[in-house]
Amino acid sequence: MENREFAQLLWETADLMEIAGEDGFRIRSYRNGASAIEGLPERIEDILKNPARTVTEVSGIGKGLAFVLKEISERGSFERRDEMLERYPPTALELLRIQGLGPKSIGLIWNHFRVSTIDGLERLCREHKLQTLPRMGGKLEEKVLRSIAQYRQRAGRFLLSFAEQTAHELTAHFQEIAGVEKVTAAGSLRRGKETVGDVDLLVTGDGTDAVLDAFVKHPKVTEILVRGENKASAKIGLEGLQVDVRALPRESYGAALQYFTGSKEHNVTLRSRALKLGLTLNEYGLFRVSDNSRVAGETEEEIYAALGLDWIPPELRENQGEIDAAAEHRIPVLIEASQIRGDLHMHTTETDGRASLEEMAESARALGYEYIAITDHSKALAMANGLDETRAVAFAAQVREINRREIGIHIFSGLECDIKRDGVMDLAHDALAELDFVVASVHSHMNLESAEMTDRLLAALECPHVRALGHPTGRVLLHREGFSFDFDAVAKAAKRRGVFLEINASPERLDISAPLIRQAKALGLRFVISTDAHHPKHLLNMHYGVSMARRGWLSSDDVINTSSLQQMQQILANKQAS
Ligand code: DGT
Ligand code: CA
Ligand code: CA
Ligand code: ZN
Repeated sequence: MENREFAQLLWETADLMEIAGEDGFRIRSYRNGASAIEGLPERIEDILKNPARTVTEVSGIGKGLAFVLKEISERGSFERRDEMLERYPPTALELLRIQGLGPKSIGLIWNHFRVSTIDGLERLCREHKLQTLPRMGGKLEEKVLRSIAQYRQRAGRFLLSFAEQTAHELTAHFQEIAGVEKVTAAGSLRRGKETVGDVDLLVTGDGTDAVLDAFVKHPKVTEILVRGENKASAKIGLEGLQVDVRALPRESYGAALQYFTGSKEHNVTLRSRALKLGLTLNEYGLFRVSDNSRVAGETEEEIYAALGLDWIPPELRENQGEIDAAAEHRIPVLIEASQIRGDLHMHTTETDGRASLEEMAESARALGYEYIAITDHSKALAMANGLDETRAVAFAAQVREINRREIGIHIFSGLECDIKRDGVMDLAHDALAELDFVVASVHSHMNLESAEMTDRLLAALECPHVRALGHPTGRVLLHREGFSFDFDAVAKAAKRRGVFLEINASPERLDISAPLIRQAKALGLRFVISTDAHHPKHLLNMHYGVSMARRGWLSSDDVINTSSLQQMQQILANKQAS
């Protein structure tokens, strides 16, 4: 059993207990345990099997949880979970993903109506029965209906990081098979989209039949959907991510890669361009309509070239003007992950991170970075033990001292300072003035009306010490839409104040999205791509943020953390140098 699966059972049970209105202590211990297990480099199963060890070695796992883990490993569930599943059907968990409904409300709805499904909930709202319950009204019914619609749109999609990991595992497996030449991811994964519906893998070479066999027999496959001559589809893992594998002949590999990379909208526009040139484009190649002769197909480059276009990076293929740009040689040189020289948003054990400043710095140094900013939370996040003014000032002094020791990477003293409900910064200005890099972020009161949220952000941007706006929309992919505010007004104010917009590279956020990046770039803003790491391994998430930046048409010049240390010191010394 994988750590992820252990953690999932704990998360799930904690959620059900919350729906049941049970007390918080045990719920918290399950959740702490689950997140400790997810962050563990070792397999829980291996520790359990080793008689010389015990899982209580892992911080966050106590005796009670140790019993639970043992039981899970033996029979795939545990007593508390079974109890909860007797009281509430597992579909109740799905309701937690509907915004606007907390666990208490879900428990109440179950107790009154025995409703625990999305369809049932939708009916209650349409028939105005929800408002018969205490503290629920017509406004809530409307909100829930909207959330259900949003939920249905995202249901069945997966985080880019999860899809990428699955694709990597399968690709490595296939590449060991004799005769396999190329294995390439296509589809939305290749375009770097923040969520992925299914994974599309293309293989070529003499060994492709063996690949399709190996695929459907892969231990992680839970359901085989298709096993044809040139294609197999199957669902992988508990989560049921679908993977399509297609075997292709060499001579049409480029055409197939182009076709299956999409997007559909990009392909439609490309095909109509081809037709105007007397050509027809499909997954087998580019052909002349008049005599069916083949013009191109082996590589993508030759296809785009034959259509009079520069090659278009997959991230831009969304039919958002990229085809005209390619015809006019206006495709920008996009930023690449290798150009990133530092990471300016991360947490340590001072607040809710899992590693010390030294460990974070050493990991960043090992990645080849020239600098990082440590940006722990401010005191409004009391649960994370956020820094108050005294600690923030002491931290700035500590960082100056560390930099004097020349540890092979420069540290900027930073802070992720909460923007309070009224737009006031959580720490006093004279404390913020001591720090090199203040990121301002919203972590609370996210349901404000748009106008109020806009004013709140505008007020925060007036603070002279704010250098970046952290995870600007607050979205959590597949869970929570970003809060509503006037992005244009906020971006303009940020530009005027010399504040950088963060592109948060955490795979659950990827905030902001490509359309907003383009909108902000058009206003002349600059960006910082940051991992928001809470663990050294999260530093590796940088490339997801770079994918967002590429989807937003950014070049290295648009992103401040492609600067050298010296340039960065100048940028930070000079507040208005945006
Ligand atoms: P996803 O999986 O929902 O995240 O998005 P995609 O873009 O990966 O979509 P998918 O897996 O359905 O198909 C992969 C690519 O194959 C898609 O981007 C374009 C191409 N494709 C698939 N079906 C069609 C089709 O019916 N018409 C056209 N023009 N292209 C298609
Ligand atoms: Ca796909
Ligand atoms: Ca597909
Ligand atoms: Zn944050």
